[in-house]
Amino acid sequence: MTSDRSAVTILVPGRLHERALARVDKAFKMVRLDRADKSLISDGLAGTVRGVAAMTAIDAAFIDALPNLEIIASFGVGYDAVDARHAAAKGVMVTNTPDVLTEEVADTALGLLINTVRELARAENWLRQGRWVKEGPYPLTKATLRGRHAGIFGMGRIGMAIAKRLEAFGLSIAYHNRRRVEGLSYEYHPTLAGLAAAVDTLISVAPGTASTEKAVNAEVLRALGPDGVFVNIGRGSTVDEEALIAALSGGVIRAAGLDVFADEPRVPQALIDLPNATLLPHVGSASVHTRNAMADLVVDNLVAWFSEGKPLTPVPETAGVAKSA
Ligand code: NAP
Ligand code: 8YV
Repeated sequence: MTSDRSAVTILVPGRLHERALARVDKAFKMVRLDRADKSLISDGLAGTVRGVAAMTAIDAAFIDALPNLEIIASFGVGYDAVDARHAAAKGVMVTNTPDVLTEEVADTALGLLINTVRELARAENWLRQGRWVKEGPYPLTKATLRGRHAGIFGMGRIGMAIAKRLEAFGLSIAYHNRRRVEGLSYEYHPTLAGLAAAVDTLISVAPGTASTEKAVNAEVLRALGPDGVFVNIGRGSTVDEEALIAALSGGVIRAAGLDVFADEPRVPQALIDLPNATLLPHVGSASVHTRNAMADLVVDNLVAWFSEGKPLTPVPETAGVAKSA
């Protein structure tokens, strides 16, 4: 294993959390690139890079342009922007940052749900705009959390943490995954449409993959029904945004709370214009505390790989990738 880590070149394409940058720079030989674009990799650099630390998309062409690449340490638990299958095929390890953000994201999901149902941001604006004085109390909200039945699409680490919180709020809980979670007593639905039909509050925390692409579609939203509330804290790609806009404007569902979008940071104007959409700029994990923990895990994975030959949190696709001597 490499004993002199300061001789190991780690490439950082695009922006990265300041703490990760400082630690990579201290522990390794850090090289920065404007963006993860293979045309920016010079011949001189290509062969020297053994690791990548990134908060951006890493595609197959970028991986292929680095012949001695061993590991991609990705910032975030969702690694849909990294071509992990291609990395696995090339014997390149990919790591993500699970667990350290679970509770923060679950907190945000509950905040988003409550804001969506009880219109807290709108009520605050009412006060700030002087309307409480001029027009009286903010109108009663049509929706309530009381008596709601929640369905979780993606009952994984964050889904479980959301469910725990929903239980404390007195909501009933059901879920849909591809597989039933062993030993979990919540009602399981083998299809997403089946789950939507059984609940009135659908919370998506599923990863962005080919199998979840636009899974929340017109049929699912229709099944959720006219008192339906949809919350997305997972990935924008899991939703057919046009169908969602149509459902919100046509009264097919009551309201939606969204932290993630199909083409971030661009959010369709039609969504912004809808009064029954509560929109956040992808802030699920965005506290100093949690982003520091994510930054540390990015670097700890690199350190573990180059000192022990094993990363802390490999993604499933590359779990079998071994470090060559
Ligand atoms: P996780 O533990 O891997 O959970 C993902 C769950 O989704 C698993 O239970 C999995 O179960 C289910 N799933 C995957 N593909 C599915 C499919 N095609 N159909 C139905 N269920 C499917 O991941 P996590 O740590 O909870 O994170 C989940 C996602 O949240 C991340 O991938 C990321 O995209 C998103 N996220 C967003 C933010 C934010 O800031 N908004 C922050 C962190 C994470 P099965 O394998 O049994 O199907
Ligand atoms: C981050 C996230 O905002 O972890 C994830 O999957 O979506 C968020 O925690 C994102 O990864 C930062 O790039």
